[in-house]
Amino acid sequence: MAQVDYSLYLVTDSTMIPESSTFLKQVEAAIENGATLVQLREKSISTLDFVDRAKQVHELTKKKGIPLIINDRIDVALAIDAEGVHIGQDDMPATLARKLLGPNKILGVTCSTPEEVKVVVTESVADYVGLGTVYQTNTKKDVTDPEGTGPLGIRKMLRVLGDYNSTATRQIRSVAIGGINHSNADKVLTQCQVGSHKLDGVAIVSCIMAAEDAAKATRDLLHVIKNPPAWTRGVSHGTNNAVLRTKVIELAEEKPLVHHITNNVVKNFSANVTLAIGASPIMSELPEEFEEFASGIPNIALVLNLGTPSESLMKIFKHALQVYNKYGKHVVFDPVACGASKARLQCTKALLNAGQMSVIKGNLGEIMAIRKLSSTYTPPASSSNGGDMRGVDSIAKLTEPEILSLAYEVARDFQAVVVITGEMNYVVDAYGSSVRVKGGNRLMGYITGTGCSLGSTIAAFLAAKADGSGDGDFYIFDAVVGALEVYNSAGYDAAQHASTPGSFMTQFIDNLYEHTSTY
Ligand code: 3NM
Ligand code: MG
Repeated sequence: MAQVDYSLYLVTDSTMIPESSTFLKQVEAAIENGATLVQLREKSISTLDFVDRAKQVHELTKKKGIPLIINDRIDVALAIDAEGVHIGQDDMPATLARKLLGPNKILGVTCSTPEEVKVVVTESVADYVGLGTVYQTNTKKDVTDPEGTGPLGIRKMLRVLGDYNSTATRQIRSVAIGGINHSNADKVLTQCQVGSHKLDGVAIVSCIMAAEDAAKATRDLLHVIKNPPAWTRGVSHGTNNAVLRTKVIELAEEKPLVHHITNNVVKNFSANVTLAIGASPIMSELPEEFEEFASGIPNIALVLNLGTPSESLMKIFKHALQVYNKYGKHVVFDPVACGASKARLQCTKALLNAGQMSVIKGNLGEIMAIRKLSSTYTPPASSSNGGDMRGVDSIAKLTEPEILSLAYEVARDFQAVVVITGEMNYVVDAYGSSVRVKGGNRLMGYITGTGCSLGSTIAAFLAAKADGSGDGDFYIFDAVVGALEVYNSAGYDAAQHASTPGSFMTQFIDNLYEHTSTY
């Protein structure tokens, strides 16, 4: 069989067809509009009807030259000479299925855990694996993980597959399945990459089968799959990124306000950074005016920075958090040095319990400390022994997959977008979406406030659309990535002109100004 195109894999379901259409019309619309492969999946149908339907669908796929895969029923596949079979973990063992099918038919196997993938690669008789469940789905009730594994779970399975494929002569391909639609297909494809090993496609049921306009649904999906947004291609110091440009325009148009309740060391620097990027800082610790700000100013966000905590400041933090939550305005939490002492961790816990953060931004040690709040987290063996913090600096070390899992768990537990800063920055949301943004330059570590003022920049990007038109997790994620891009590219560029901290600092502020005004 020629190289199979798995990129848009339609899996049928005859129980969700809209009133206005029929099963065959839906399938035909998908085939005619870009589905690259079809699986006929019927769970309650007589053998007679199954064979009949299989023949009809096969006519459509043959016309378009794409393979037809039959779910479970090897007899039906052989009877109509379909191109392949897809089996689940409870079906005929793959090795037996291969025997029955012969060497040339396509054989696919569903896997929900890395262990199941290990079996598939050991047996080495399958052509592809269907990895799921990515996101929560209503289509299949008996899935292993009803919540969905998110891209992180898929990555774990892909790692096993990648290890195998890197030495195997016969490659096993992969698609992800479960809850995939227009809004997440690109994320799934770009985030489920382990090294150079990627998914070959996405498998879709309801997003096409239940669509009022299945043709359009298929075309739209294909468009998303073929045109991943700029940020998902791995964010660097690119200054010509479309998403970023939109963010910067929003910033310039909205002139947002960033309310800081921050530490005494960085107030001046954070205010200057906020001004440089085109936003306005307010440094208020007067609770009586919080309500007026949060309710009266549309484009405002709050930065809560734990850098110099005190009992009185804790009361102010909590009050501000609750007021900003009440008006649905974004809050960026910077848990400075929260792992450095029990008392600080206690303050962090109290604040996380007191309200909802949109973004939690910290270095690795800080985010590891927060992770310990919500579970009996034991740091992976690769991290440093003992504490993760020296003063405000992180001394923890983790591998990239460990960092991503950690960030995801914190994002999930606190329903916030989590940013882990460092030489590489990671942005991860509660659904497992993640983006890496390269750090600016090591000289940023010589200037106090560069971490804290990233919080100001994130808040400014969030506040640019804080009037409600930019709600939703995806918006937050996007805004955070935009902020990190601008901030780090300014740092990177500054280091091209300055090699010592003092001149770097002025150059950095200049670049922030230029990066946000020259688009
Ligand atoms: N297998 P939708 S999830 C057929 O996790 C199937 O193995 C799954 O449907 C798995 O695209 C699933 O409508 C249904 O979410 C996916
Ligand atoms: Mg099955």
